[in-house]
Amino acid sequence: MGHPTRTRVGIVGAGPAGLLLARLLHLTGIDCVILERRDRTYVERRQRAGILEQSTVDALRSAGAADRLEREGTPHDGVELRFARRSLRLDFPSLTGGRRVWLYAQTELVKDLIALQQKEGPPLLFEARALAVEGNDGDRPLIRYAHAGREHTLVCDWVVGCDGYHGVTRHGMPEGVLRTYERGHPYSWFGILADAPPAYEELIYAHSERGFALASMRSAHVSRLYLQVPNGTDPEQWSDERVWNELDARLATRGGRRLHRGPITSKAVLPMRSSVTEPMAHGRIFLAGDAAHIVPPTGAKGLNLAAADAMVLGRAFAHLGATGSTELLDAYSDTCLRRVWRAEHFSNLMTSMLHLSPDQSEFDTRLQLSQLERLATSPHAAAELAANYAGLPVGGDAGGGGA
Ligand code: RFL
Ligand code: PHB
Repeated sequence: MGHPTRTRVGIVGAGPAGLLLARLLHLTGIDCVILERRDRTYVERRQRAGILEQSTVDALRSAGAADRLEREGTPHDGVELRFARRSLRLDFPSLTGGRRVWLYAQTELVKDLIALQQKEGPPLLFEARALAVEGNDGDRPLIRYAHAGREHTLVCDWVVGCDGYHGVTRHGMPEGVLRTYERGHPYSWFGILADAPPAYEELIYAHSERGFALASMRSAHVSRLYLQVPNGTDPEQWSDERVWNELDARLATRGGRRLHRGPITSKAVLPMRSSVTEPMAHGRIFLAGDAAHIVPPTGAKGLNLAAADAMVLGRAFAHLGATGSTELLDAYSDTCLRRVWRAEHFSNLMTSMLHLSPDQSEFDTRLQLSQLERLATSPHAAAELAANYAGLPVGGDAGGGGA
């Protein structure tokens, strides 16, 4: 492919936000170009999320990108919470009026969107690193990028930064225009992939006196598991046996089954962050996905927020194309931020309910157990958690949090 120099919408980043937005624009006939700094293999192999909300699945379906998801993805009607060696199952359809989530790895979703893009367009340049987004106060913003050892310029009508937390788009905004609200967390997640059949059918979120653990999966033969660990933990210090023993100890219930063990094929430590940048737009430049907000992974919301931003923006550009009105583009930031703050609140609540902080007192632990006990005894409390986890329709009352 030659080097594109002019487009309607310039998209920085081919993660879920950039890829889905490009697909939606392509379907409405809006010209766009995606620039991605990594190569295709790297983007397709990056291990990340696993849970899709119904509204994310619906969006992929309407974008013609859900064929494999519907064949190979698995609907999940609930999750299990473990605490005090007990087990509590939350049943989403009965608690939310019919909503459920889907297990389908982000890697697979990204592969599906890239395969469609390669077949039908729009143009996507791998190993094309955006160096700067300039002209953000005028009506012709441009992206300077490096590709194949040379620098190029892409002149756009609009730019969308889908370039993640460390991306250049947000960092290039003029001083004083944006404000970022942030919170660090005093622990990280140690994530593993193992060639071992999951010993459970649904996800298990466990509170224990040894710290949090999460049992998830990628297929009938591959388990995905996480342990809370101190920040700065070196995964090489953890032998496979130590990992399995710790997972078993944290996930244990009275008379419960142990995990199936198998070769661990990947080990990584992931620090956690909560962050929101407001507004999510300035002039003709928009931020979407992790470029605008980060949630701790305990609520399984990051990928779903990225997809929701892409949907809102896709509709706003379609509206512009059909009517010439920027009304929906102007409302983009406010529309998204309601959902974003709801997800931040929920993700922080799940995190603080289930993790042990380094200065945790016995009093703090009692409060966590009381909150978990409340979920077991109050249908209202359980319904509130289920509604947030299963997610709300995009375009619905994103701020309300109701089912
Ligand atoms: P991404 O996926 O980070 O994509 C950004 C892309 O931008 C590229 N890029 C650039 N390209 C060109 N020029 C530059 N200067 C560039 N700078 C960056 C990058 O190479 C990259 O390809 O952001 P996006 O699209 O906003 O998607 C966000 C999601 O990836 C993220 O929120 C989720 O993975 C978070 N997350 C989860 N979310 C869920 O909804 N459910 C989950 O179960 C869930 N589990 C997780 C997670 C994130 C995790 N990690 C690793 C942080 C589990 C984990 C372990
Ligand atoms: C995953 O399967 O990777 C996963 C699932 C749920 C989470 C986080 C990660 O909350």
